[in-house]
Amino acid sequence: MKKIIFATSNEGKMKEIREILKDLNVELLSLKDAGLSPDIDENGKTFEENAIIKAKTVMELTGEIVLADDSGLEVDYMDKAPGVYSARFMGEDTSYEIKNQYIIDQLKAAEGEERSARFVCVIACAFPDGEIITRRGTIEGYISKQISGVNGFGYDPIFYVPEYNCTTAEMKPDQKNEISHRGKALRAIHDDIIKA
Ligand code: ITT
Repeated sequence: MKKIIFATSNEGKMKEIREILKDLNVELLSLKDAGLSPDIDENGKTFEENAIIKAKTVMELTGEIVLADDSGLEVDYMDKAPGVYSARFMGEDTSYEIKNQYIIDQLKAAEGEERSARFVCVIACAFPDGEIITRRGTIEGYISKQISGVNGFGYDPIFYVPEYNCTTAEMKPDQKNEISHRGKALRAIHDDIIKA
């Protein structure tokens, strides 16, 4: 069976990735599964640059096909912050309860369209011959006025999707994967992985 490494240490992402790519007939290994803990400096200015840095570093270490996900939340009222700094926003070890409440507080005076936000996900695939491709997926929504829901991870409890009248943390995992930034980007790269 073909082996593919997914260069992530984020268990929340990995759970979604396994579900979205479950029909791929490949052995999908996280960094932990592969026994790797590379020190990767995500110093890119865009999601694309960071996804490529992660995929390329691990492909060069292992010689395997490597996928990587760089993603984040863009809050329009905060000039698209935290963006590429989503994981590091307010410190890597700060709880999401604190980060999410901080964002809600920042938007105290914002109403309606002023609360618009999006999740962005870029998936990079680095092939052993040096080829690299990227695919981007987004989902539009609004920052909720309170934290709600326990599913998902990260900023899900404050990301409200009007079409479903709930946050992505209140959705069942399948429902989130169907409409999410990560679901869209992974489905877009799916056929390139099969062809490889
Ligand atoms: P890896 O680099 O090891 O993959 P990471 O968590 O550091 O893990 P990123 O640098 O791509 O990954 O940061 C992504 C952050 O964006 C993530 O930690 C969450 O805070 C946020 N995020 C991304 N997708 C999300 C989602 O589907 N739901 C909630 N928050 C999300």
